[in-house]
Amino acid sequence: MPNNMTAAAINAPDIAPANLKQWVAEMAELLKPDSIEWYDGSEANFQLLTEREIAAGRLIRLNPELRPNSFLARTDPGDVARVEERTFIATETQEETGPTNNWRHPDELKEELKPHFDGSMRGRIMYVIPFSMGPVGGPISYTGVQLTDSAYATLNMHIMTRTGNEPLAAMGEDSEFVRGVHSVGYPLVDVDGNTRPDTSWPCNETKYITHFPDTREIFSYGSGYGGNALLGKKCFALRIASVIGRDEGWLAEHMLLIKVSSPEGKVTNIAAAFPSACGKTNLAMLQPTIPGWKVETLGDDIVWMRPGEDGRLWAINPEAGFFGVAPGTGIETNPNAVETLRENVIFTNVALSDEGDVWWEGLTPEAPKHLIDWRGRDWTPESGVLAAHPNSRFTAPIEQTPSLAAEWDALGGVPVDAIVFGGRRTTNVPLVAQSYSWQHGVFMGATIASEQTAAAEGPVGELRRDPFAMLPFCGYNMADYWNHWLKMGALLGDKAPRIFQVNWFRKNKEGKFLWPGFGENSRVLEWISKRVQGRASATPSPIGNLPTDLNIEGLEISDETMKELFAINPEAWLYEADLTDKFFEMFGDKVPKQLRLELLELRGRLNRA
Ligand code: OXD
Ligand code: MN
Repeated sequence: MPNNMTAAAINAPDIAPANLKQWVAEMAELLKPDSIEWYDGSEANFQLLTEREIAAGRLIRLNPELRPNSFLARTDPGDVARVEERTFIATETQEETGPTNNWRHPDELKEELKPHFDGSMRGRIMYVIPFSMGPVGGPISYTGVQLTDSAYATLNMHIMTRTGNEPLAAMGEDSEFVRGVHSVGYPLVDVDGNTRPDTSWPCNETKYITHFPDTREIFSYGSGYGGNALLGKKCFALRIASVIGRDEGWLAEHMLLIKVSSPEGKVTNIAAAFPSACGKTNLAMLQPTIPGWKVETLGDDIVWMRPGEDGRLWAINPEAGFFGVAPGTGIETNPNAVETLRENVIFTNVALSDEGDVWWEGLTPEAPKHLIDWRGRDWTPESGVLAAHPNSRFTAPIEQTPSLAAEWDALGGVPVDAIVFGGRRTTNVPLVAQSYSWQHGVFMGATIASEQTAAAEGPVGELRRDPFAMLPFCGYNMADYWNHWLKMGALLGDKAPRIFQVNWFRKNKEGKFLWPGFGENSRVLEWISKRVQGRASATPSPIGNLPTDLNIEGLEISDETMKELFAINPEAWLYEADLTDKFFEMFGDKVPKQLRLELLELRGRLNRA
């Protein structure tokens, strides 16, 4: 490809706006791909790419009788997860990104990236993927365009977002879009024209996942994997979108979204934030154990929320698919997910069965006698290693979910009635509590933590703070983000959703879970729904309102266990309050005074208890 590439060579469809064509041409000059293909989002385009990848040995077609139109990819063993230490936010000042992000100055970072991206697509096809986060043209939706030299990333984007001609046609001249550039960093031709063969999972040891919120740009280099490569997800829908939300008055959150219906048909829409690995997908597809109650899926990972004309908070799931963790997803734990995976799925780093189907730990109680493991080696139950990588994934269309809510694709989304914060806490945090106010709820969200082990130092174990489950995903200073949440509460007033905290993971002294979890979590959803509707009762405690009428009918659980589930130990909580103080110190005087006040009031309530 000549350096002075002409506009014609970019192969743009007629409907592409001029500013997009110009950007594609500029980037092509830097990246120097062999050719450019615009992804049109059609099934035919999807098939073309899968066939190409199969021929190149980068995808395996699964047995079409067992798993129609589904594929397996195996990554390089060094490219299996998001790389937080290589994730950067570039702003004029370090204060803007805050102490929880890696900061770079935009000019310096662009200079640093240039030699890596210069010619990084030599010998490859550059795919141009127009996509919409949220329904095309919806009031909460936003358009992006990803350039990538990875067909795998393109195929995954097809499932995870609305791609191709539909969002492209909706763009209009000079319309705003988030610009994402992604290269695996493995050119097939060097600067002198020497060629080298491709690998089955091209990537680079050097990785950069970089964000430029001021110019709404993403540059991702060196990884083909998940959140590093599917730029619509964590990079755009959380890191960049959180900044757009700050500037425009809305919220981009690491939350699932469900519609809960009572036997009488009363609906409560709930958005819930949990740190990674807390069973979000299970909760998003929950099958209630209590008669007459229904939980329907709207989203499992990301929610965008914007005040509507009626003054309420309206939410969409900006994605169109699930990029879920496979291990632990089984008939027992999440039958809806297993059903969702019946066809049209891309699996990554799971094991391959002798029948040409997939397997992972937890899919069935017993492992098959022989498999090919995620690294392509023979495997038997005696091998002593995991057959599937612990972070192996499925990419599946949301529309295949049996529990899907009809409103999932509604242009303007659904009104949110309740917001839930959760963490993995073996101690201290009760099964469920309601905040006293929006401000108290923001304090709950700001102080979410998980414990590594119950045996760690101190009475409450080692706490890993993950405020709003956004620690790796907030695109600006976390303390400013808390302030933004407080402002949103003031704007919404009494129309604001009610805020709750939950914890499925509390253990007794013997280290056994106190609460059965999974489908039984519907009992907590029932209480939350009824609370929102003014139909459930609670009693105040130092940390929030606790239920007095949780429905445990038909559940074998002792009074003592119920007591333990809701026990508040003032001493342990006061220790935790000290840790919160230390945590807040990180953000200095940026911590909103309302949150310091909440901490003071919490201590007061604990001291009086
Ligand atoms: C995810 C995560 O992959 O939160 O969704 O890590
Ligand atoms: Mn997530």
